[in-house]
Amino acid sequence: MTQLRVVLIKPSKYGIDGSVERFKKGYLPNATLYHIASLTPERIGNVKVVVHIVDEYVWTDLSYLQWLHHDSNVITLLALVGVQSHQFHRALDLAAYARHNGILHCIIGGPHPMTCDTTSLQGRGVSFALAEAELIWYQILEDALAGELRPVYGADHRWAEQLPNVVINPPKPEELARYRAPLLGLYPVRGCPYQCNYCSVIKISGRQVRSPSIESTLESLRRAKRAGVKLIMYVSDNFNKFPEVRELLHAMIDERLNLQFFCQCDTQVASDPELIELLARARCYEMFVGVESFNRKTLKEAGKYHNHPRQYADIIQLCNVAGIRPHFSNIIGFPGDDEEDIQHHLEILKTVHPKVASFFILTPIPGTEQYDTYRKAGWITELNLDRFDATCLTWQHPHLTAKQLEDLLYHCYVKYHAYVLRAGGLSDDDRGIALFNRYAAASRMHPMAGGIDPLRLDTLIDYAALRRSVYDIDLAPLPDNLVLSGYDESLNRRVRWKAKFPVDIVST
Ligand code: B12
Ligand code: SF4
Repeated sequence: MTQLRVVLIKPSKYGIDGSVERFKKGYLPNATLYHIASLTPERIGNVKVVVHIVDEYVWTDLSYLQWLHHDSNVITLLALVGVQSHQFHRALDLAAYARHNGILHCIIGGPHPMTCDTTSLQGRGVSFALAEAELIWYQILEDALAGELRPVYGADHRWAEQLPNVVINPPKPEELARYRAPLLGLYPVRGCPYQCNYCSVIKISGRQVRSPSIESTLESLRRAKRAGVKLIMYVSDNFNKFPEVRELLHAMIDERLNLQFFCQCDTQVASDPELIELLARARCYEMFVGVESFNRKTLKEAGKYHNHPRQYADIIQLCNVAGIRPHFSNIIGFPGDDEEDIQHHLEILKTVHPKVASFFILTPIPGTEQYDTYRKAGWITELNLDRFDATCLTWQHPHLTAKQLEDLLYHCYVKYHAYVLRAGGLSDDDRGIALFNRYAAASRMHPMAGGIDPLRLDTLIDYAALRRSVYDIDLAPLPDNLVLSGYDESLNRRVRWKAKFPVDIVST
């Protein structure tokens, strides 16, 4: 046997009508695919390793399924990567399809299996990765070559204490062409010191802020530039909490990399005007900020103590002056919200006036503290994981029905971006984004769903029998949260942020 064929698939999800969600043009390339491809060696011993990369959201035909059929000339490993809760069924089905067609090595990794108990689905020929790829990927590759995967990898050690200096190989031009813009997602820092109870980032990446070297990120940027990438998305959650952020930005400026980038910051960036100015000089074009609510009581109940609504307008002003497009992310449907509160939120948002706004329905995402609380209280009404994508109501809301909340979600998008367009003062790009948000939401498609121009190729019905035969289920049971190992708990306890960021997390 001379070749190991590694098929990396970012699975899509099943839509309300059962079809696999696909788009003719994608929103942005998936960072996990290129990250894991870059962790894969070209050879293991004298065996050549060939990697195929598939983002199901933008694959406009089913030709990639050919790689999920037995081929006696190669050993195939199918890895479903970056699997979120709403993509879990699709990942299970692709693995079942591959097993059925003679592929012996299939593994599912990413947010869902890292944070949720998958015990009832284990031992059926499909393996689960419960840890960061940096810790277990090489072992998985070696085991595939040796002939057998273990049922589970990484059970006692979710996070790498020190991240290796991985350099990311960018997408090929034909891959970039599947998306609206030639963009690459990079993860120069991970982990978040906060403890918002609805968020799974702290379960996936931990509370300890960790990063590879600045030089490895710079080398990823250089390679991206050479490959024709024009935009970078730093997918890290709180870029402003990255202790070396200034070093990275200065290096980007000094090297004249001239790559525009998008980043996510927490609201405390409001107190750091100098960082916002530096971000702009390094060519940051958009800053995404999770403001979530204007109601301080709601924020405190969500564990988001560090958000102070009185600071929101400062962020907009600082970004506007610096020439960075401010993008506010909002959650609607907190337990205390009724329709009037959501309309009121929209009105305040207009006065603050970020150039872009995203809206999500509060979703107790499996693996989070909030999910555990709601589940124990018996509030979760939705039994299908496909619906846990922040566009549907999945629990018994005290004041709003599913229909009301879903109507309000699209109403907020349409009304807000119509307002932004009317208010004017927009660049061509700002205008394009506002038009897209308004148009997508008016067609009742969430603008963050993954792309534009939906396409229908296959549906759940094509896979239901396989799911039943491999896993003996129609729907995966709602999982318990996966408990952290003692080792991971100890890593969490070592959070360094208090020393570096002297902000009282329980201040009002
Ligand atoms: C970028 C991002 C997006 C982008 C995605 C763009 C794209 N094309 O990829 C956009 C903005 C579109 C987006 C949208 C949504 N997202 Co999002 N997103 C993220 C974010 C910030 C980063 C993900 C990322 O790229 N990470 C970088 C890669 C390298 O890391 P990774 O995927 O975690 O992979 C590592 C490990 O998980 C593991 N691993 C992963 N796969 C595998 C496979 C194997 C075999 C192995 C061994 C290991 C392994 O190893 C990797 C390296 O360490 C995360 C937050 C976070 N920090 O995780 C949320 C996150 C993934 N999103 C989330 C959610 C809920 C959504 C939305 C549903 C709604 C929302 N609130 O935003 C939509 C759904 C869109 C859709 N169609 O799926 C949740 C998922 C929770 C869950 N358990 O399902 C997260 C965790 C955020 C949160 N607040 O909880 N998102
Ligand atoms: S600040 Fe953001 S990443 Fe951190 S816990 Fe809260 S929502 Fe999650």
